[in-house]
Amino acid sequence: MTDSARRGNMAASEGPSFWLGKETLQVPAALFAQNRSRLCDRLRANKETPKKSIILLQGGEQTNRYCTDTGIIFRQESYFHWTFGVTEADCYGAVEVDSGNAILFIPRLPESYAVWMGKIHPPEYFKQKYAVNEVHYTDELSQVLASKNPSLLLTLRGVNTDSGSVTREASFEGISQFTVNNTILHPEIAECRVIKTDMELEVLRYTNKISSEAHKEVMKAVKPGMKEYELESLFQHYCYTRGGMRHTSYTCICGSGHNSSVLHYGHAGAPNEKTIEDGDLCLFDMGGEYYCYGSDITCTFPANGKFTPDQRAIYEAVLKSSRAVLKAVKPGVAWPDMHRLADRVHLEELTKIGILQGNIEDMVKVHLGAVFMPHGLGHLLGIDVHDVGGYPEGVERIDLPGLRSLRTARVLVPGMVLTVEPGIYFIDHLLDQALADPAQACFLNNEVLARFRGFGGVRIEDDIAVTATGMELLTCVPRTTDEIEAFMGEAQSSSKSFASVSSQCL
Ligand SMILES: [Mn+2]
Repeated sequence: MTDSARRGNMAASEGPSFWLGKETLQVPAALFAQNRSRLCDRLRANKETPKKSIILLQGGEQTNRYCTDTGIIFRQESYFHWTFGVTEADCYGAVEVDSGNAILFIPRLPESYAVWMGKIHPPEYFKQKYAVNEVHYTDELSQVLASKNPSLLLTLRGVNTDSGSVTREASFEGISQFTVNNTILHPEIAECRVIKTDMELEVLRYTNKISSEAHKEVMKAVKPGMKEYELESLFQHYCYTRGGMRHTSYTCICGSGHNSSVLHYGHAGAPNEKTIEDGDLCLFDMGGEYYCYGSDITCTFPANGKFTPDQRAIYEAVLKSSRAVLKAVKPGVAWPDMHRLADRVHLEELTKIGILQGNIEDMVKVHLGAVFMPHGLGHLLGIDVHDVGGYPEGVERIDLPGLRSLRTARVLVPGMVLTVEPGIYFIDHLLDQALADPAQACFLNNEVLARFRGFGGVRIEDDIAVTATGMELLTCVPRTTDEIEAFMGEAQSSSKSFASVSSQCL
């Protein structure tokens, strides 16, 4: 089937959409129209919003490497993407709250653009492409907005509760002639982003599908002797070539052996550069991003395809907590309780293994779970991998070990998308700290524990959508130890893996 035929056949293809052809997902521009309409509904219901208010957002700006003229691949600012779905840099966007009228402002490009960057499209092109009501140039902002005679410009100012950073509020020459409010918009739009629409869920299903497949390709290809970055590269290649995903949602974490306990391994100071050894566990946390919608998946598996008894025991302990949480998730459940549930299962299982000894209730009282899982159980996921809205007004961070790392403490409602990512890690710093604290040390069997020094860690991370009665699992990868061993065994005896096909092409 040709691309255009496929496009014509898709049910969602009425009207403009984002599409990269072939098997990639077609995302209707209607997704953003619905987002805007939901936002306007919320704002109109807010007593603080007067009639004739206009939302004004500033899109992301094109940047270069330091002082050079080398451009950095542009990725749209997340609030702007949620509202307009515009992929180009240096735009502004406005929405009239009463009518929902959407106005896009595009930069007036210099003639040289046509020489170096390609055709300069007229405003009408963008009006069609993004299905907005009006398109003007950014140098007309002041004049166009003034012609609407707004009572209030609603700009975006608020703190991202994960980073602590403040959003960049829209500003332009001439803004001083308007009455501006920068407090109403942020909590309302963040709240809209927390609850995904069906169209958004469809995109997140797609990012999960492609990223799950990419993880499976990595599991098929991995062999002792490879560098961690080779698997990072394979994941990215699969996501891009099959899924049209130019970006990942975050820096790939490809820890093997002791690196699997370094929670955010893979950064520039530790760039997935270790050689994978026979006997290593691999903890690979990677997610592809399509049209700014993300995914966040972790697979842990033995590099040689066979779990050792200790690896199997720790893996199955984590799998048990993961499945307990997936079973318990439903609307009305408080997320910190899911974290506590995972901790409790870990403590029970670590006791069975012999690393811990004593009464589980007493271990819970001294927060022993956080020694093995210092991070939160999971977080909201969407356009940002740590998606916004985790701590709205009235939801407080719980200042206790482990729980304080949670990126949300909310009660679950349908339409939320979250990661479930329990883990057990053997981090020397935390183990030594626990051993030095008599309240915790009494539960640790140091002889057994010694065997697990340098073990690394296990994390199992799936993405879920909360439904009316429970949850929908978006991630689809081999999960039990038997499934993993069978999958990796089969892959190594078959020549049909994507990796081997690719290398044959070279
Ligand atoms: Mn995550």
